[in-house]
Amino acid sequence: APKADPLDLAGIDDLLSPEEKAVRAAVRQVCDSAIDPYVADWFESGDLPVIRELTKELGSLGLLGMHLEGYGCAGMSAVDYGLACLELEASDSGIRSLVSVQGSLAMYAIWRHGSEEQKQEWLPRMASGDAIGCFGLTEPDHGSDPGSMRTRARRDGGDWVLDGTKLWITNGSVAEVAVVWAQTDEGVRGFVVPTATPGFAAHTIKHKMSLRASVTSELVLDSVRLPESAVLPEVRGLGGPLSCLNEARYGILWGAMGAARSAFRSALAYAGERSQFGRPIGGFQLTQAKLAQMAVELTNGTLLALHLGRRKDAVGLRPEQVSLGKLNNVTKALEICRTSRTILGANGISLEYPVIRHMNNLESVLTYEGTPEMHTLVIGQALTGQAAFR
Ligand code: TGC
Ligand code: FAD
Repeated sequence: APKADPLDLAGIDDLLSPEEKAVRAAVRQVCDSAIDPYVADWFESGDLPVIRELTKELGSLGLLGMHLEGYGCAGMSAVDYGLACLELEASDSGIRSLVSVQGSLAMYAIWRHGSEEQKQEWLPRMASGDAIGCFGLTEPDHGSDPGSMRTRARRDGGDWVLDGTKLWITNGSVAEVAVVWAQTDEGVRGFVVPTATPGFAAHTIKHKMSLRASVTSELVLDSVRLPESAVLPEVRGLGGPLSCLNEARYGILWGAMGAARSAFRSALAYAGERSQFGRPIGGFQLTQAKLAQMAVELTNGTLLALHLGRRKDAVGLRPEQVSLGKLNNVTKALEICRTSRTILGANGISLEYPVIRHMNNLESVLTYEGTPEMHTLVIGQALTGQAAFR
């Protein structure tokens, strides 16, 4: 049998078509040239200064809303989209977040639930990266339980008026458009809010120790008046935002394996180069046990991602299947990063290596898009028929 790539010991690559490998290579190329040389600096400065240029570059490659059909979107498969997320997150979770929020949350909400007019107005500009979108569901007092949200939209004549606060919103202060979910007399509804609308304000959140190469914001809606045409017409209830979360969580379950691969690659190289007690640390059984365990989890998580991707393309996914992937892959990716960090010793805490950056980023990825506890309860409900959320 041929010798395997240490980063793909099981030979999962053989399960990909030449076209899928080409998509992956194209994404890797842009990551190598436009992201990897700079991302540690962005992380260190806690900023993404090139967000507009980068978003346009990602758009020109067809990576924004890449799994959506029409309106300037690339119409690629779920597996293609997953492979792109993996490569982007191998560079940095913050960059994959930019793409997730744009394509799977903001664009998907409009694509799936929007009017023809909303789609024509926003999707082509968002696909090209000329307009950045954000997705406001979480509030200061309602994270895991978005159904209790306090942001409210009331009808006033022919208009809607929105009041409330959203917190932890990726891309909030750089977005041209915000998809905002609000409580109404008809249940939760979604609104397409141009961020230049009077009464809308966004403030960047500082002092994050995670996802630093990503803009995270508070949105304040103070009597934001919108025409009737701003409401997403096709959906009422919490199922609206949750349908978008399924899409983003799917991308994350692939992406996390990218962060893990990057950390593992660093640890494997370091184990070969670093000597203590007169031999490479990779020669010690304790180091080998760590490397072997990481290779097993990287293989398992990547196989699970590919399986869920093939299934999504063939028949679609149930929410609990997405939860299974998000829970397992992000948890295991974080473990891989932490173990890799130990192999690098003191260098493991330095931004000279990507490991602690990925590790810290994954703390956000673990919490956003449903905490491990929420996904455990979703799986528990699917297994038992009993909802244990409240
Ligand atoms: P529950 O009563 O179970 O459901 C309410 C309605 O929604 C339907 N539903 C779903 N529909 C589509 N997809 C899903 N995954 C769905 N889950 C439930 C359900 O059938 C019901 O429909 P109907 O017609 O009967 O009304 O709702 P609940 O209030 O008990 O909550 C369930 C729970 C806890 C699982 C849910 O609220 C949840 O997932 N909480 C976590 C919140 C979360 O993940 N927030 C993420 C915010 S966005 C973000 O983090 C972006 S990060 C940036 C990046 O991605 O990079
Ligand atoms: P809480 O819900 O307060 O949870 C705190 C703890 O209590 C968690 O461990 C949780 O699992 C546990 N817990 C809660 N309920 C239960 C229960 N029933 N049983 C057991 N344990 C429970 N949101 C958006 O809408 N849009 C975005 O773009 C976005 N981007 C984000 C970017 C970053 C960097 C971060 C960190 C978050 C972002 N979020 C975004 C918010 C994210 O989705 C929420 O942080 C997440 O849903 C958890 O909500 P919370 O932080 O309020 O925690």
